[in-house]
Amino acid sequence: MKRVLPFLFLLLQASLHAQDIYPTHWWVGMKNPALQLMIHRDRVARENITLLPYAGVKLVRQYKAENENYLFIDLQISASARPGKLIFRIDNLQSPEAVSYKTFTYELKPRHKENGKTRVLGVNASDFIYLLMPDRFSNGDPSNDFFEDMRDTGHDRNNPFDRHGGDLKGVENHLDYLKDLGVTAVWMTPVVENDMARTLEGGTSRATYHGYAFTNQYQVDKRLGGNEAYQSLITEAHKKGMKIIQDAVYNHMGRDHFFVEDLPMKDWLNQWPAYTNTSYKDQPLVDPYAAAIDKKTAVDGWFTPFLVDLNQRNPFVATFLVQNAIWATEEFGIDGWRVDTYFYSDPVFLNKVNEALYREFPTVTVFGEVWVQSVTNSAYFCENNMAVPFKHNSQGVTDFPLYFATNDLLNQPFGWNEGANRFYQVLAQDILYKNPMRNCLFLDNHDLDRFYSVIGEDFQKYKMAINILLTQRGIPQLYYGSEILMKNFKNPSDAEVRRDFPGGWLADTVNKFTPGGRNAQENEAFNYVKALANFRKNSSAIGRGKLMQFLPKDGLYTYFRYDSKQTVMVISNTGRNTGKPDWNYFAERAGGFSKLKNVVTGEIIPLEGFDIKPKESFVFELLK
Ligand SMILES: [Ca+2]
Ligand SMILES: [Ca+2]
Repeated sequence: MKRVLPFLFLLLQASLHAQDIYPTHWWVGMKNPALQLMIHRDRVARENITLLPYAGVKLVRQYKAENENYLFIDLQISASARPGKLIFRIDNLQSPEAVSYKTFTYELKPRHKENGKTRVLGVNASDFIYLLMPDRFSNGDPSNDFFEDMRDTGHDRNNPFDRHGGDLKGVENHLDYLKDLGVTAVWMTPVVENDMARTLEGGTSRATYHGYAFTNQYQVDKRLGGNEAYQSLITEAHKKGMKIIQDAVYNHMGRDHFFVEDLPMKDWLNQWPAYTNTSYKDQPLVDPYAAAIDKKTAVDGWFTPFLVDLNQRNPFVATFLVQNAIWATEEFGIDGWRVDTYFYSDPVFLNKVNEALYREFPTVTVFGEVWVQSVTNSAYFCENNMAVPFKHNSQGVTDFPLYFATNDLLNQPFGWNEGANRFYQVLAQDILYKNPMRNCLFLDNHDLDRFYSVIGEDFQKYKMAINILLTQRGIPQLYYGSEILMKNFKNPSDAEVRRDFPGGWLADTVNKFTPGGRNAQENEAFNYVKALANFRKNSSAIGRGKLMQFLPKDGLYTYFRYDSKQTVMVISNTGRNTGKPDWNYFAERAGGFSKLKNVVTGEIIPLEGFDIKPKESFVFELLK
């Protein structure tokens, strides 16, 4: 196992490009007047830097890091400061080759006036999220598939571990497809630069096509189209009434990040005497009886040897990450954050970055990836109703307990504690969440077996699964290709569940983005999702209403979504016998209604006389 040695100083060419200052630019009018600039350049810490007079902006402090290639400058930007360019002067130039940088500028821009109006809108339960991997969705620009000046030039679609050339232009080209499907928000696996050499995992040479190994937080990967393509995609999405969720990775970064090659401080990373992997265990972080070593290993252990673990207790690291989150939100206008590997980060830092985002962007949404088994642990890592020593402040989580329970509902025989009863029991524990409507619901994702395979490619179960996903409480997320019945287990690797979307590449012989490219069953699946997704778009009961579930009986599981204007009933038969709804039992919600409208087919039938066969599942709007 490779261990990163502290202070691997590489000789860098002395130059002060915009990229050598982080954040690359900032804004006036932020709620937080403090800004910390990081300058990264050969021997920069030997220099004294003066800010030339600029109304409303003060240089508070200059901090020399242990590594003299880094200098931190604390600025105070008052509310009265105007947009413009700060000019810094280097007073005691140390390196003659840097003479052309005796002065340098730093731009302060005006804040975007549309925040909270047409951008940074936040994501809520009336949205429908589509999760995709940009490298695997569509290649909109073959000219950016690889670059000779990047560490990994692999680009072979026949190799499941290579980059395949998909990009942000490819996503932008298919916004109308997504809108037609009823999608209102797109979450992409990270778009930030991953200029990583190939890694060796499980004996296989792999590219970090998934994006979770950042090498420059201020640059969108140019193989995806760079910052310009990202801004273009977001602007177009917003014009079409769709939102963008960005995937944040605070816990770790790629081994080839310049922070690793040229470590700013000894404790920039969580360093161990010998390589120490995280245990991947969340329990010690919640457990009142946990050993300190188990807590430390969970949080400070590394996710993999090539994903170095950031020490977010170092205030300079924390500030770098917090400012980057704010920068990306203000710069691109993203609507929400999904935070990767949530519990592996320092909890105090997590609250700090979320609080900073909420402060600057009151409408932004944050939910953490919390891959845990129990509702208790899931609720622990977001706003909750529990009296616990540490209170997390993320608005919601990716709801793994309900994901597991959905699998059980779909795949286990009906039993006292199994199948639909297990789903009911897990949902009943929502009492622990402050607002379970902010949890992200899913049937699968890029790290899980595709659900169509998990349900044995059973199309009746597919409809039941989609019904639950699109009508239960929370923000539903569909994984790309599920609407065209893409399948596979993670065997032999997760690349199997990350196959290219058929039709996303010019060379593809079939195009499943179009009805003519899909077979009959794929069209039925697409149209099913589309019908329900478009219904829920305008359904106040599902988007903002309440939930009432009834005890599962004889395999029948029934719940209602309702508000003063609308009542929606979802009934699924998970048992072996044809059943009849007990309307007396459902009187609390169904009383006063006489008809059922199938929201997918539009068919209207009387309440009485309706029965439901095994594996059938329906979403009805109740009519008087
Ligand atoms: Ca491309
Ligand atoms: Ca960590």
